[in-house]
Amino acid sequence: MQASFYKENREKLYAMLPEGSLLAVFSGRDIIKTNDEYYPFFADRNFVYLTGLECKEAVLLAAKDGAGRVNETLYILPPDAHAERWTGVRVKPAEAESVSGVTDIRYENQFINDFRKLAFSGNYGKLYLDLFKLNDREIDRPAHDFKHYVHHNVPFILFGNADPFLRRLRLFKQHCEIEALRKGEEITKEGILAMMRISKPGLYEYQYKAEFDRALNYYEPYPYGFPPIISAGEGNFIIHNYSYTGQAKDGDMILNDVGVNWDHLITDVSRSWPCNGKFSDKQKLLYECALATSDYMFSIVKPGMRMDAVDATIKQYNAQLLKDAGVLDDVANIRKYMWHGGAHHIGFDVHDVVETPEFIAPNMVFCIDVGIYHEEWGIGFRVEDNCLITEDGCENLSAGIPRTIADIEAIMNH
Ligand SMILES: [Mn+2]
Repeated sequence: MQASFYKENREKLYAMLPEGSLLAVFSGRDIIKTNDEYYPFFADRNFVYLTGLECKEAVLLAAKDGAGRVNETLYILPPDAHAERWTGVRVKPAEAESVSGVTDIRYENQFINDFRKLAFSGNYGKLYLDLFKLNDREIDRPAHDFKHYVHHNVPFILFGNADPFLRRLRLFKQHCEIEALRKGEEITKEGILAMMRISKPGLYEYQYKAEFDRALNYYEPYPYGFPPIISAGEGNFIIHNYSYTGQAKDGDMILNDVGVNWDHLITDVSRSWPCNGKFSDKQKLLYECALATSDYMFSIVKPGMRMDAVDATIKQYNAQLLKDAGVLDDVANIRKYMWHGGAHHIGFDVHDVVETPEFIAPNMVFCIDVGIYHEEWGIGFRVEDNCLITEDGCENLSAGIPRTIADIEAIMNH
C-alpha cells in the first residue's frame, strides 16, 4: 500500500473533524501474557489504517485550527540500542515518513509536552479519540488511559469519539484495498487447496492446519488474518473451533473458515469437503442447498438492496430449499440448521469495524456465508465467500477457490 492511501485516509478523517479540535490515535502497546512474556503485538487497526505502521507505542496527533488548517505529527519510540538488540529494530523516522506520508516525525517521549502546549493554547476545545469498546469488560487501551489523563490534567477539554468517523471511512474499500484482497484470495486458495490435497480419513485437525500453515508461510511470515478454524466431523458443530485436536473419521466433513492478511486486508473464506473425497448422498443434498443459496445471493446482491436483507434472504432461500428437499418441516424453523449470521464486512479487521449501512453501495465488501448444521446426520459445514459490490451488481472475490462438488472431488481425487 502506498503512502498516498494512508495520507488520503487521514485527510478524509480530518475533514470530518470540527474546526478547533485535536485528534490522537494510538498504535497500542504490548500486553503481558505471563512473567516476562508478552502476547504477539497487534497494532490498532485504525492506527494502521491512518499510517500503515505496525509499530508499538506510537501516536498520531493532529490539530485542526479555527481556520481549518491541520498540523499532524507522528510520534514513534526513540532508538534504543539495548532494547533493539533484544527485541528487534524499531521503526526509524525516515521509514515512518516514507510508509505513512507524515512529514513531521518525533519521538514518543515528546508527545505529552506537545499535546499540553496545544491544549493550553486555548485554540482547541475538543479532543477526538477512538474510544470504542466491544464490552465493558474489555481492558483499557491507550486511548482510554489518555482520556483519563486529559480529564484530570486538562479539565477544560471536551471529548469527541473519532470511532464513528473511522467506521464511515472503512465501510468503503478503495482500489488498492480491493487489489490487496484479490492477492489475499490467491494465497487463501493455496492454503485451502493444500488441505484438500492431503485430505484422508484418520488425519487430525492439527495436521490439516500444518498443511495450511506451510502453504501460507511461503508468502509471509505472519500471514493469518485471524486464527484459522479447521475442524472435522463433530468438531464442525463448534462454530469457532480452535482446538485442532479432532480426528477426521471416514465419512466426516472437513470444515475450514480461514483468511489471509495481505497488505493489512483480510480475506475470510470457508470451504468444506468430505475427508474421503466423495460426498455422501446426505452431504450432497445439504451442500447443494448451501451452494445454490450462495449462487442465488451473488446473482441478486447489488447497490440499493437493504443490507439487512442479505442475511434474511440467505435464511429464507436456504430454508425453502431444505423444505423442498424434505429436510425442514417448516421454513420458520430454519434456525434449527442455520446457527449464525450470513453477512459481515471484511477489511482491516475480519469482522470489519464499519458503520452499519442501511443500503448496499459500490465498494463495500462483505461475506456471504451459508452454514448448515444438521446434528442428527452429523453433517455441519459452511460455504463462505467474499462479495465485492460493483456499480451494478457484485463480484465473488473468492470464486477461484473450488466450491462446487465436481470441482472439489476432482481436486481431491487427482
Ligand atoms: Mn469466516
